[in-house]
Amino acid sequence: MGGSAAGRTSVRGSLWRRAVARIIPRSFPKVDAAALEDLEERLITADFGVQASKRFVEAVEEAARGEGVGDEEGLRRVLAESIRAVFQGDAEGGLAVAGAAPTVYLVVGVNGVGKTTTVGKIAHRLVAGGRSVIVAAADTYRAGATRQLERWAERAGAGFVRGKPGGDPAAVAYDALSAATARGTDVVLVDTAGRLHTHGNLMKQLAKVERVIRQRHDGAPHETLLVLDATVGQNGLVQAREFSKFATVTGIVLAKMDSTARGGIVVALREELGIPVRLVGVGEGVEDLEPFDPDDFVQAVLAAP
Ligand SMILES: Nc1nc2c(ncn2[C@@H]2O[C@H](COP(=O)(O)OP(=O)(O)OP(=O)(O)O)[C@@H](O)[C@H]2O)c(=O)[nH]1
Ligand SMILES: [Mg+2]
Repeated sequence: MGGSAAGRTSVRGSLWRRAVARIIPRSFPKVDAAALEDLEERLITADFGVQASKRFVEAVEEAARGEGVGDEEGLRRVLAESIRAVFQGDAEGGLAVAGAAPTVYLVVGVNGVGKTTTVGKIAHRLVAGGRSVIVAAADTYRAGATRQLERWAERAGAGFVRGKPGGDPAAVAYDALSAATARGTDVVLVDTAGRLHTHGNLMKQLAKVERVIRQRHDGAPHETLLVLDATVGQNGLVQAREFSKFATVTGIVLAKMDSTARGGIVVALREELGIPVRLVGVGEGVEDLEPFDPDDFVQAVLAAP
């Protein structure tokens, strides 16, 4: 994505501070068993996940026992380094781009998480950056879904491909790729219907959409983005695990981060599933989408409450 103005950093910073507020106590206490237990509980409550929380607390404990890291600042640094290390080696910057156009992004997730809104926001960002975009309405089920996406496409100045009501979503994706190839379009965004990860037939249908895209264009989809609602906490892990069985999820969009105080889920997703959070939804507006920046996140965790 890129192109986010430096002026927005403080907005993002304060957003994360709210999302991981009060993890570190006002004054880091004496590092005894009770304090460590308290820290672990705070991390788990903020959705960092049990596995990562335990590891971070162990690192703090070890550093406290070792020489030279007995003060509060040192302990904060150890915690920061432990959290930052989770994201080490993740690709920085934008989403993957195809060697030969079109680049294809497939957007998936359970009902109502923010898929269509995210597609609209991405389309807007890409068009504003000078890219030509086609948005494909592969949600042929819900009445109004096509119209909703078409409005986003119009606002963004993107092309639009629809299917027949109740038609095959894979066919819509196929048609969109054909249109993009014919017109020399840079990017195709495929919006899909919300589906419960427990619904076998719908999950198989999703696998088919991805397969048809793969067969139609070499290397596509270049990203399969799973949209999660940040407010559902640990259930996001369950959704990510199940969707990964049917699609090659390359990244996560954490929508509705503006509505939660439990931002630690970005750590749990990366630590337990190895899937990076790529984008964060911070509101309902067209501009309310940010790249995930691990440094902003760590800074917010360490910020005084
Ligand atoms: N506050 C907030 N609301 C969001 C965000 N993203 C989406 N929404 C809202 O969430 C609701 C559902 O968004 P949609 O984009 O329609 O969700 P969807 O996943 O496409 O839904 P289905 O297609 O029905 O599965 C809408 O009211 C959006 O405005 C976000 O980042 N923050
Ligand atoms: Mg939708």
